[in-house]
Amino acid sequence: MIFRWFSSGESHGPCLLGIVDGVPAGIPLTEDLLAVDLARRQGGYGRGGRMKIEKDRAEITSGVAKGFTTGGPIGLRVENLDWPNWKDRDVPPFTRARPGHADLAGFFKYGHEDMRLILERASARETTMRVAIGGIAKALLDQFGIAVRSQVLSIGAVSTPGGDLRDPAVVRVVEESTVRVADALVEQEMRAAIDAARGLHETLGGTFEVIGYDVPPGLGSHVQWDRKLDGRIAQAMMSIHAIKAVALGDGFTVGERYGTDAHDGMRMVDGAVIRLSNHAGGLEGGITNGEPVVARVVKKPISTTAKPQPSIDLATGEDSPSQYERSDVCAVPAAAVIGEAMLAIVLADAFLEKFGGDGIAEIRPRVRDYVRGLRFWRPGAALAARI
Ligand code: EPS
Repeated sequence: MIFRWFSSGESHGPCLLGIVDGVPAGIPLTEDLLAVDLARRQGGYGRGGRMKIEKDRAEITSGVAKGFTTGGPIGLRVENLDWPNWKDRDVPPFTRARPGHADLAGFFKYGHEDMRLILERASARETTMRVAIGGIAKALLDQFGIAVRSQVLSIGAVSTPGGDLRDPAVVRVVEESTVRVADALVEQEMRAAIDAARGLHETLGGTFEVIGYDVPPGLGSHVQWDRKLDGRIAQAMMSIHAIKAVALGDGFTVGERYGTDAHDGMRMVDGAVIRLSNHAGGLEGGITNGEPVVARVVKKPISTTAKPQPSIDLATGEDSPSQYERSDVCAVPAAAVIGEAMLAIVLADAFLEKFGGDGIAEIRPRVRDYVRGLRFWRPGAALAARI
């Protein structure tokens, strides 16, 4: 792993911290740039009271000078604006586990009778730092015209095939949509589903899609299990809070088809290979094949439900309804933005493995030589313009 990172911080602690190592020198990077995705992550219909308190901004504490990465480790700090509301409070212990949250499993593992010591770190608040770090990965990929985009495909029982995210007009609609969909009618249906869930004191999950465009062929490898890029993407997506399933391309439905309907035929057009479809999601043998890299990801409904779930109380050892304090009803649109960050991080890492150097000036000719040397493959306009 070359693009290495860690986060620390609790949901209701003073701040989240991040350290990113392995970022080449010479990439333009500002706090304002990182703020764009941080704001996108905070959005989405169905968010709860916490997002009215937070206004996430990542302070860059090291590794950037005069607007460019230096090659040194990048330090990041995001303040929790909710912290002053918690720091002097005598918070009672959290003893009634929420089915689906890390509460009980964390109690078994760490032995804390107050499950707040588990839930504070298990909280999806941590994804704020992932999105800030993903912003650095995106800035690197952008140097080579590689873009990562996302959209929501389902919330509860409401689903949509999604729009073509290569089309800037579709991207604009998705970005303006309160649930990250390209279809205004579907947006209304999804909002109604979220309202209905809220009315029932319930929560809702769903599916999102993350796509990497203009990714050159040859990232990842078939030769060893942990070098397969599809496996690395799946792990990264699965590590996002509340994610329960990940598919590359048509992975959720491909098992129902004949082989000839499942794979992506090839044709030679003007000396370059054209694929007739992209069921594989841009990955064959764990290697990018030059098509868009597509991950589809299922998020379970948030486990903090206002409607009590059958549970136990660690303080009494008796059956007791699960504890509720405050939560979102649906965070699938936010999860899509977090998925973008994770895909960008994995692609940046694989990109640096193949082309890496200490600075962008060293990497660019490597990418150019590789792409120009490829037989039967022609880069898209975005990549071609940058090399
Ligand atoms: C979360 C519970 C809620 C969410 C939180 C994730 O926070 P709170 O307990 O403060 O109401 O809002 O998400 C965020 C804080 C965030 O930034 O996305 C949980 O238990 O995972």
